[in-house]
Amino acid sequence: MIRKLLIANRGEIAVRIIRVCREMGIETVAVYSEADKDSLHAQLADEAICIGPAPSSESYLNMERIMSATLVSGADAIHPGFGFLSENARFAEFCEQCGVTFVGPDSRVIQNLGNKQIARNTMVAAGVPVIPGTDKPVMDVETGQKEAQRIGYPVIVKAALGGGGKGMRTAYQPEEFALAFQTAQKEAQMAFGDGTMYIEHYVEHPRHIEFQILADSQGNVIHLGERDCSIQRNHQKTVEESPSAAVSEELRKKMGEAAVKAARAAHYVNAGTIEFLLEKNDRFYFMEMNTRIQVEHPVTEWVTGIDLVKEQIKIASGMTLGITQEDVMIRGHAIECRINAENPAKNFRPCPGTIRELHFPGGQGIRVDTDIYAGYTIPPYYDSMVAKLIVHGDTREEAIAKMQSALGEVIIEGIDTNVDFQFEIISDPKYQSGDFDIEFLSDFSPVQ
Ligand code: MV4
Repeated sequence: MIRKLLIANRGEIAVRIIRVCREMGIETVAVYSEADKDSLHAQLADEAICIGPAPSSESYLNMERIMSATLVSGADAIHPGFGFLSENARFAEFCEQCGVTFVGPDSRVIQNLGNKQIARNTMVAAGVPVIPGTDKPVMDVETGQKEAQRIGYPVIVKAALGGGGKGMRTAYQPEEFALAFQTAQKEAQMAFGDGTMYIEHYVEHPRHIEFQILADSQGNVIHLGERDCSIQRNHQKTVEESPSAAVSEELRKKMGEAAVKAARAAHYVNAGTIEFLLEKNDRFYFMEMNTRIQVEHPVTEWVTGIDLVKEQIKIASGMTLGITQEDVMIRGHAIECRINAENPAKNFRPCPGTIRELHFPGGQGIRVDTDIYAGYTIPPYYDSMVAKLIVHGDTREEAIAKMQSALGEVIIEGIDTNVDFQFEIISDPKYQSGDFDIEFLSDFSPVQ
């Protein structure tokens, strides 16, 4: 059993984790940087420990400081949230060595899924559909060029240790290959200290569909349906929803079975997400598996009625899943809009500062996950997301109408936000029709 949990994170996700711990009777320890002394997560936890200066590298990314706080406070588990150390295999291993429960999968599982080439090969062996591509690391242009020819253009060069869009370049013709490969490899070397690359056929205009899974340590694996995360800009998701307008009951069953197969093949335990690309002809391909709780988890919680963070903690405590696949029902439709402190008119430039006035909507079918309050000063050191607005309706149309009403009610004075930009997106006829793909925001220009 977990009696005391340290949250190795900040912001709304730290608050989200503290709240469920309180409900479960688990004591909480917050860690915070010098820039976060007035933060809500530090105030809400039973204990709060300052772990260092503002830069993440000296606080939320510093494993030794976080482990010291854990041992000093007597916490028996760490929840890493998302970002920061959440998918760091070395940190999970450090927890294992210190006898602290890491709320997430085994360090070796994180390591194997973090290497996208290994993950790809695992899925091929398990019979999960993957995009045609290379099965061995590609280190140089010449080898890559031959492989690209075999795979067929257009191709995409990806870093083995990449993910989320870093160290990735496309080539539409052989003439473009050398430059694409070299640029991607250089970027990978810089970002991950490793220039191991792999190549795939480039799928044009797909949707990004991800499946939530839950796996316990007794070998039970279930899926909780999909999230459509096609509305994104520079690999930053902005609107997410569940279910997807593009996924029929029949396709959900097929993709869900593939997701469960993928989790089993990876020997996965805890909550995880399988990312797929989905083509218009309903063909789908495994892309990567994320081993953390995701920002967009509330849309899945709302259509399934399952508290994902609670399940994560129960699984980490060794408990058996209390739900079978047959128990999982998808009810209604949920949409999430991420609210960022940024200025869309100035190339989405982050806009930290002091919140002068604040009002969030409420009522039936509206949820706000946030850590900001009136008078709070958003520090400039971290991610610009300050709130998530999540709505639930019986139908997609009702959820969209509710989101329009909810966004219209938001008041955040003192900083710039993307609230109006989000309103334009969900009011767009193309978005409302449900007929969009990952390029949606590339050609999107809001009417001013
Ligand atoms: C792709 C792809 C098309 N074809 N792979 C983007 C992040 C990383 N998870 C992989 N990504 C992509 N891989 C092949 N073979 C297109 C993307 C992609 C993308 C995927 C999901 C959501 C948004 C995206 C934006 C640009 C590119």
